[in-house]
Amino acid sequence: MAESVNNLNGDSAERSGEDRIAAVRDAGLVALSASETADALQEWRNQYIGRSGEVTLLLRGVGSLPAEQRAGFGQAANRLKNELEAAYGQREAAISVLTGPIGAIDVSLPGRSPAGGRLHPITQTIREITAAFGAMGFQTFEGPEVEFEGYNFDAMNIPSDHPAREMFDTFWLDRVDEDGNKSILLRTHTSPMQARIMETHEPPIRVVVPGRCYRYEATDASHEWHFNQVEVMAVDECITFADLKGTLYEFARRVFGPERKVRFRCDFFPFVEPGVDMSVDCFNCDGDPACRICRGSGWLEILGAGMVHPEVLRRSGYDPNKYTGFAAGMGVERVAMLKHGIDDIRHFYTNDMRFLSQF
Ligand code: FA5
Repeated sequence: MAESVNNLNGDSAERSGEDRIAAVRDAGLVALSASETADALQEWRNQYIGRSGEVTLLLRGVGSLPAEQRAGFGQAANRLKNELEAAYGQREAAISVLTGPIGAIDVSLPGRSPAGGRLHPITQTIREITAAFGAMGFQTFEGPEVEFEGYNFDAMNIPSDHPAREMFDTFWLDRVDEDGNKSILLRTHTSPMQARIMETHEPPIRVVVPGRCYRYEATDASHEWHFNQVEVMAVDECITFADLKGTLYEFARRVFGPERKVRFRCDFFPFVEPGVDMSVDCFNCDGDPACRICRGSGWLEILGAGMVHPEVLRRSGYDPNKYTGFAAGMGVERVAMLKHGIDDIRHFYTNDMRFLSQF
């Protein structure tokens, strides 16, 4: 084609120059609308507006035309170049809408599977504990983490002058009551739910209450300043200490397996009488004095328990001469540590995916 343009001469040559431009234009536009893939579009670009494309060759031929034809032909060829470049741009955009940015997507590549979420190990443990009690007929309840002093302490037989308040390092909220005392706190245990449930339900009661608790205390391998407990409570006529032991043994068998050893010892809580704590044998050692989990005792305490104190029953509106009950409060993180052999409670809340993705 460059040859034919170079040979243009006079009017008829001008005429044939315009025809040439029109011919390139028509062929180019037809070929462009037939280009449907990124590869075809690239080929079209090379053929028409690329460095050796037809429009470029037309422009290169301008210098060899007679002087009087150069301006007219050059302008017409430039207009054609602009027109075809604009048409190319539109066509590229239209194809991109259908196939994505040209070259950006390789539809033959296998897809990427989305990262799957899972339940936190503590949530899994709570569900396992509540399911074990659920199988024994216990219903699950939940209650407030921000609690009144009256439920957290007084209803639990711990009046404000009682030394047992020292057992709980408490986070108090700034709000003060009319006497100038702080009366709202982050609950230190799930036991206030004993009173809340007895106030609103008639016996017989068999409940488990999982939830977060908060204590203003230093952390170590087995203590966190926030942790989860599951409160267990059964109240009815004729409930005895044998029911307490039988239920907690069965829970331990279901959650830890039959080979795990369980130990009860006397303990004091103002809201039970008598009171005990229950420990499970340490997974980490055999009574090694250097063990940082059990500190050489060979046992890890997982819960406090006892027969519901008659005063707690009375304060909640139950007749202690008619009803008896047992209650327990267990540490969920301690249960998870024993089940999975985790040697530091703080792993649960550092949000390290290398740890969490193992569960
Ligand atoms: C109580 O909180 C009593 N309310 C339990 C109770 C309920 C007794 C009903 C009698 C009747 P204690 O402070 O021991 O008791 O805590 C109970 C369990 O919570 C402990 O055995 C332990 O497993 C867990 N726990 C306590 N403090 C922490 C802590 N800082 N970090 C992790 N777990 C803890």
